[in-house]
Amino acid sequence: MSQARTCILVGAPLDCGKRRQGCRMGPDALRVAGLAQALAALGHKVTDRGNVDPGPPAATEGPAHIHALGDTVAWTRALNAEARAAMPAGLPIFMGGDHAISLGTVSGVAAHAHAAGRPQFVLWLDAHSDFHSPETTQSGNLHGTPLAYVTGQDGFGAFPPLAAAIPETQVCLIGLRSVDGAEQAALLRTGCRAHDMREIDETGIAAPLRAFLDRVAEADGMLHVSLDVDFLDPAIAPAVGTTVPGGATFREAHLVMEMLHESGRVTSLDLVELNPFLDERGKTASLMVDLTASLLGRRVFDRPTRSFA
Ligand code: 6HN
Ligand code: MN
Ligand code: MN
Ligand code: MN
Repeated sequence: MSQARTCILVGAPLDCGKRRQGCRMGPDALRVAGLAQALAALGHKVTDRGNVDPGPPAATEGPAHIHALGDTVAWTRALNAEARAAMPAGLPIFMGGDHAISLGTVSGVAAHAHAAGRPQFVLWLDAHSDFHSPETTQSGNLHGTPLAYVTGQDGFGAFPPLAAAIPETQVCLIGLRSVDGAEQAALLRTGCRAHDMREIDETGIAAPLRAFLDRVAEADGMLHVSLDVDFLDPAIAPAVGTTVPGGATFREAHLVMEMLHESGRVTSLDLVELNPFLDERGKTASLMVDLTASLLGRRVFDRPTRSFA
């Protein structure tokens, strides 16, 4: 292992970013699958801060079709504060909860980076771009909005103002294969780097990731990784409400994590959308733990050199 880290597990049993319930069990499924033990076995220090309490729903108003706006705003405030508190102490691993946790986690780590005078980068590993605003979403599900919020797009007046928007050119999306018309239009107006699975088929997954990691290193940036279970192919990761065929394979996903580890750049992580109610004998929860272990230095085989010639 190259570097011992202090990993701070933060449970975020948020289940209000969409109608289908079950993600509230995500933090405990990750605990039962042995997340803390897997990271400790790699030599890291691990502390589990338990689950965040969002408090009562915020008194807010927004478009009528938005689901659970007040609850989601309360979670955003609580997780933003938790992220700011955790960042100086180590590498927070936010155990979701659906992807609406990232409204708070990513805005919070960005606020921390801003105060520290460091550029914040974001890697979004997801079948979806999550680039709706509360005004453009058709489903009314706020788990489809966090990347638009944290990059400072319009339409988030009901949410806390951002301490620092993440510059669009510091955002990279990999895994896309289900993007709604309105979010695609919004995304294409930005400088976000977006790589769909068609591109991954052609270039392999390493090429766009390597290019992004080079930019993070050049800027001496901090890097937040947001890993949505549906980034993975449903055959290996069925425990998610928004499965889309054609996702990342077992090796593609591990390669991403191994490259992230080698970069030494990751400063915070979301594990989101795990719905244990939909799992098959815990296989998705276990895979999420194994991927996190890869991100923190576990290797299948310790190669002495890169060449066997
Ligand atoms: N996720 N674009 C769809 C919607 O309802 O807005 C799906 C969102 C999925 C959200 O991946 O976290
Ligand atoms: Mn997502
Ligand atoms: Mn998704
Ligand atoms: Mn691995």
